[in-house]
Amino acid sequence: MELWFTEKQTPALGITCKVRSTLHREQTPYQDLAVLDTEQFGRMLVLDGTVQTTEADEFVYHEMIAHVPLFTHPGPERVAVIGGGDGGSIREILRHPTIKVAELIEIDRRVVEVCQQYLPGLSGSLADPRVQINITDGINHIAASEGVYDVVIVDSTDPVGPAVGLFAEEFYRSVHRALKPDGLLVAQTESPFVNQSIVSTSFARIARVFPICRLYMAEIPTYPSGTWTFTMGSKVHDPLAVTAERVGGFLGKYYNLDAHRRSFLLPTFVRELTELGEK
Ligand code: AG3
Repeated sequence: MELWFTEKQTPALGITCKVRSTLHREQTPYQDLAVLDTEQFGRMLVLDGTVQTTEADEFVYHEMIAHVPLFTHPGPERVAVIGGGDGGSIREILRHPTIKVAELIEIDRRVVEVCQQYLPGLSGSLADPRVQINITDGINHIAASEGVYDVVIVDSTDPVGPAVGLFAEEFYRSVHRALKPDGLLVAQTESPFVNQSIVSTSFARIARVFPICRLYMAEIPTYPSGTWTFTMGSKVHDPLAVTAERVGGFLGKYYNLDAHRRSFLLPTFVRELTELGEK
């Protein structure tokens, strides 16, 4: 018998993948957690029926959510990831030699534990001595921190359930307080095709809090529409000013200096989302 998994990405659109086997499935105190082995994309982490990451395309998301902010900053030492329990963002952060502490602030312990078991290519990074794992609510943790981080990365699920607060202006304000005087924030901000109001609203909110606010894009085939946005809020450093000297020939599988620069070159309909303001 053939087994197929479908994520209903919108009420009228889905992605369907052939499943070799279900490696894990449980209900945690926070969400339905599954790891599937898919034929097309390899192992796939699914939370509440939505694809979080897959072995085949995770490099795009994790390299772009980590290296764009970390190369924008001249010498990041302390970085926090909110969410991101799979460890993929932490893995990329640790490739920066200036890093002293990479803090993972994940609300659901079981995401970390299950990814440690089934997604070692991502979670292996969590064993590094520079990593601090904090199983707690990122909103409270950030609200209780002042002037400590160079970079905060919001590696969240879609804005439903516990993640709603991670897209609120109040949260962006407390990230601003938690950052050092030249710190910066990056958040994953969904699809410009199917989540337009999330894209425009997140941008408007981050732009009200940070003097520099810029949206960038990357192709992630397993996410709704395959085109994804990230939004950076920065106190001082401008991602458009990144230099070849700073990047120093660093090559990810996706990230490089050209990929960094071109991710900020927006087609008209996406640029318009950044000009819309909060609806
Ligand atoms: N977090 C962003 C996932 C959003 C995908 N949405 C969806 N499939 N409906 C990914 C976490 C990876 N570290």
